Amino acid sequence: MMFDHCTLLFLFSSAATVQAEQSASGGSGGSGLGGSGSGSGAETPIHILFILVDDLGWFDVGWNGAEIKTPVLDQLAREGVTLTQSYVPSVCTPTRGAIMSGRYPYHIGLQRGGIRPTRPFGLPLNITTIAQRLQTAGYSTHAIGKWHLGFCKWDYTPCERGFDTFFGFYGGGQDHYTHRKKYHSKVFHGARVSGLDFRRNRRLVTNINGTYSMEAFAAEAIRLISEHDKHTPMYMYLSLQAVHGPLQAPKRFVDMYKEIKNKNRHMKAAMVTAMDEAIGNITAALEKAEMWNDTLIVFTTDNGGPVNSGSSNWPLRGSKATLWEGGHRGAAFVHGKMLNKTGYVYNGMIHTVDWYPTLLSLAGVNVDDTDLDGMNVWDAISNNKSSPRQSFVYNLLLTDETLSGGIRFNNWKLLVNPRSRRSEWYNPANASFPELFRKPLSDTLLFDLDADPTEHHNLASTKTDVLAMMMSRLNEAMESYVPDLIKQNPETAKSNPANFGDAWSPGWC
Ligand SMILES: *[C@@H]1O[C@H](CO)[C@@H](O)[C@H](O)[C@H]1NC(C)=O
Ligand SMILES: *[C@@H]1O[C@H](CO)[C@@H](O)[C@H](O)[C@H]1NC(C)=O
Ligand SMILES: *[C@@H]1O[C@H](CO)[C@@H](O)[C@H](O)[C@H]1NC(C)=O
Ligand SMILES: *[C@@H]1O[C@H](CO)[C@@H](O)[C@H](O)[C@H]1NC(C)=O
Ligand SMILES: *[C@@H]1O[C@H](CO)[C@@H](O)[C@H](O)[C@H]1NC(C)=O
Ligand SMILES: *[C@@H]1O[C@H](CO)[C@@H](O)[C@H](O)[C@H]1NC(C)=O
Ligand SMILES: CC(=O)N[C@H]1CO[C@H](CO)[C@@H](O)[C@@H]1O
Repeated sequence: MMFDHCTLLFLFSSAATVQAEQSASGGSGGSGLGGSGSGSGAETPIHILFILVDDLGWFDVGWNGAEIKTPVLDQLAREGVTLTQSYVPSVCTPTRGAIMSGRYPYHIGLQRGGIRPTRPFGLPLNITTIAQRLQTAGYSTHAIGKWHLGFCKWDYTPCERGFDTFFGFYGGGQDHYTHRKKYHSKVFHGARVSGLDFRRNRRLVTNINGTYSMEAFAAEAIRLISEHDKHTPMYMYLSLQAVHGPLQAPKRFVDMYKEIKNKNRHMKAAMVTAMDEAIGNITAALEKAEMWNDTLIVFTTDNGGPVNSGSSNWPLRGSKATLWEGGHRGAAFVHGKMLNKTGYVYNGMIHTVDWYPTLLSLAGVNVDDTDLDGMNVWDAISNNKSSPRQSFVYNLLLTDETLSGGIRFNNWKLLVNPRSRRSEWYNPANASFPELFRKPLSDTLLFDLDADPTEHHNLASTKTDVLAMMMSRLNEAMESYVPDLIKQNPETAKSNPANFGDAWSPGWC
């Protein structure tokens, strides 16, 4: 099994120099190997399976009423705690940054969106990730699937950020069967360059063409679980490629939905049901390995569903990459016998950044960072108590002096300068999704989400006292704004896979 481990592989790797430096500078070296030096003591460990699904909409799952079949997930949600106000950033990289750091994207420079494969940056290197902290505490830590937190140098990649093993891809999206990423950019003089993006630890995997990534990732999760010593705590970060575009799924799932006429919706449904089955396979492996009773599952989408590619967030407004509820209110649940109360719906407000302190406290790891945005919500979700969280930041983004963003305080939501694209309500029952037209919006919007969760009634001109209070909270939040890293890191042609033997690879920043 030696070759399967990040911290050992460098001995055999051609990039030995870089990785030897990494290892010498401390950080991740070796701590995952010894096993049970856990700060949480020698009693039964708590395993954590964090399932992050890509681009899964609010109305893409059975338990929210969708026409898409998710029997495995429905049952887990029903037996666990269904979260109805679990807020997530509205696109891929910011969410992953929030999970890894416990900080809002606008506090770590990730507020502008996804990291393109030509941008020379990643999750800032002074962030101690949740994986590093769990690894130090004696957890076996595994990252499977999509990374999307930077890869221009090895320091940004999963093996250097707290994971004992990695099996997956560095970028944001690619073909689910060939595992090749095509990217079109002006830095390539308008050409569409293409390269393989798939690795086991740091090594390229070249013999996986034709295997559907959902099946490959499930098989890897099952293998790791079956080989795991159940007395050592395990953290598995299962960051699925499903159900992100391109819309592809094995035929048997596509055949299940012949009645869905909209082509994108049809394929999305097939992908979601394939993902559901794969998760059933993984939970069966946990039972077989006798880890089930001690595993906490966190299941969450990374952002709202993209309505332009078959997702729906009905009845919520908007889409992925918008400030509306449809972009941020995520399909999510937790499941596990360590929850004190189960089989209920939790309506309290939580945010992605909360998993960091919550899971670390469950693992017995003390976090004393003073600049964390996350709050420990364990007692709240485990006992159906009111949430310690009363407010959060949807996002804050400055472009040429213009602020676009949103904040929440109790039932109030303030938006300034939201983008108008995909600002409607999209119901899959319509034969086709409506035109994604741009309707002019006002630049200041105020909603009472208790009375109006679907954001139909802008109260900015009537509730002027509330508007003033929210504006002052917005200004306060802006005081800690960190400049965004996309703006500071222009695209470069150096990442061209042609320079790296046909693969998207570290080594260009
Ligand atoms: C990381 O570095 C940035 C920029 O120097 C700094 O503002 C921030 O406070 C640092 N964060 C941590 C967690 O050390
Ligand atoms: C991957 O497999 C497909 C289908 O068999 C084939 O057309 C394609 O050339 C293969 N790609 C690579 C890079 O091997
Ligand atoms: C689930 O497991 C079954 C039985 O091993 C297998 O046939 C199927 O392909 C798996 N499904 C997925 C989506 O991985
Ligand atoms: C898991 O819990 C159930 C019910 O509490 C118990 O019957 C079963 O023996 C436990 N399994 C293991 C492997 O401890
Ligand atoms: C579990 O629930 C019981 C009954 O509601 C309560 O008395 C107890 O404090 C809870 N324990 C924990 C650890 O939250
Ligand atoms: C959870 O708490 C809410 C709000 O206090 C309450 O309405 C609901 O009945 C509780 N549910 C359970 C199962 O305790
Ligand atoms: C544009 C359009 O036709 N929207 C309709 C989609 O279906 C829902 C639910 O039946 C209607 O409320 C919308 O008006």
